[in-house]
Amino acid sequence: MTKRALITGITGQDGAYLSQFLLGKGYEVFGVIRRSSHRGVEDHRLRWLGVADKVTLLDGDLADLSSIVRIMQQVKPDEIYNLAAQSFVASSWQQPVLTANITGVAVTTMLEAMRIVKPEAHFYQASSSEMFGLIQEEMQSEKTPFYPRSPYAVAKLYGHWITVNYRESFGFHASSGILFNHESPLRGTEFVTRKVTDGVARIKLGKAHELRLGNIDAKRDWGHARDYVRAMWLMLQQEKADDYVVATGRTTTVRDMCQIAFEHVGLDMDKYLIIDPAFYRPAEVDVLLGNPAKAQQKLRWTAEISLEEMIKEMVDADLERWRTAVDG
Ligand code: NAP
Ligand code: F7E
Repeated sequence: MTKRALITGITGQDGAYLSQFLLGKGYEVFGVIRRSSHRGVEDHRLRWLGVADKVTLLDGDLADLSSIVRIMQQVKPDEIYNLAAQSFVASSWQQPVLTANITGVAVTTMLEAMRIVKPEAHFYQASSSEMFGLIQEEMQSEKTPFYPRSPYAVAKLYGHWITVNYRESFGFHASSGILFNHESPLRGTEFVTRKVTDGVARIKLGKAHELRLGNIDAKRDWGHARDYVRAMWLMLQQEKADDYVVATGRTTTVRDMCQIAFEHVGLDMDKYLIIDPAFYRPAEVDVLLGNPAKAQQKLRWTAEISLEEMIKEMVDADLERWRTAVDG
C-alpha cells in the first residue's frame, strides 16, 4: 500500500527536500500551505527541486486547529512531519508571541489533531539544537541539559517536551529530532550561510560591493538539509519512537564558513566583509557542536555532505540565479 505523508512547512527548505525524498520512496505527499496574497510563489522551493506538481497542497494554518483537523481527516496520513515554524531566531525577539504560538503551542495543535483523527500515525517534531543555547556540555547529545537563549529556542523547548509528553501519556509514536543547523541552496537568505553565499555571488558579479555580518566568531555545526531529511524519515521507521541529535560532529566559525565562500570565487574576504552591530543578537548562542552517536548507531545515519561541498554548491547556485535574474 502506498504510504501517505503529511508535511507542515512543506514550502520551507526542509519541507521541499523531504517531499523530494519521500516521493523518491514512493510516498503520496500532502502539505499544508497557508493563504498568502502572493499566490504562485509560495511553492518556489518545490519547483526548484522539480516536485511541485507531484505533491498535494492543502490550505491550512497552524494557528487554526480546525483547518489542521480537516486536513488530517482528508489525508489520514501514515506519517506526519511537523516542520512548520517561525524559524528565524533573530525575528523571534521581534515577534515573540507569534513565535511562541506557532513554533511552540501549535505543536500541541498538531498532536491534538492526530489524537482526534489518526492516533496511530507516526509523528516527527522538528526540534532544534538552539534548545542547548548556553551550552552545558562541550558536545551536545540527547542527554545534555537545555538552556534556551531566544524566544525561538524557548518555544522549541515547549514543542520538544509536549512531543515527549504525548509519547509517554498516550503511547504515541512521536519522535523529536534535535537537528543542528542544516543549509542548502534553498535556505532563506536571512540565515547566515545563504546570506553569505548570495552576497558573495552578487559581489563576484559586480552587483554588490560589501557584505555586512554580525558576530562572525559564533560557531555552528553545519550540515546539508538533503542529509538531514533522511534522518527525519529514519526516525519514523523505527519500531519505537525516540529523540535523536542529528549533527555532523564538527563546528566552524561564521568567519571560516565565509572564507570558504569567498575563496571559492577567488575573492579576498577582507576587502568586502564589514562587521555591523545591527546584526548582533540580544543573547547569542556562541557555539554548538552535536554528538550524533545515537543517530549513527540506531538509525545508521551519518552526514555525507561536507561543509565545503555545501557552501560551494550554494555559491554556484546563487551565481546561477543572479546571472539569469531578469531584474538583476
Ligand atoms: P523554513 O524554511 O523557515 O520553513 C518554515 C515553514 O513553516 C514554511 O513552510 C512556512 O510557510 C511554514 N509556516 C510558518 N508559519 C506557519 C503557520 N502559521 N502555518 C503553517 N505553516 C507555517 O524552515 P526550515 O529551515 O525548513 O526548518 C524546518 C523546521 O525545522 C522548522 O520548524 C525549524 O524551526 C526547524 N529547524 C530547522 C533547522 C535548520 O537549520 N534549518 C534546525 C533545527 C530545526 P511559508 O512558506 O508560508 O512561510
Ligand atoms: O545564525 C551569526 C548569528 O541565523 C547563525 C535556524 O534554522 O539554526 C538556525 O538558527 C549564527 C548566529 O542560524 C549574521 O548570530 C553573524 O550565531 O544562520 P543563523 P541560527 O540562529 O543558528 C537553528 C538550529 C534553528 O533551529 C533555526 O531555526 O550566525 N551571524 N552574522 C549571523 N546570522 C544571521 N542570520 N545574519 C548575520 O548577518
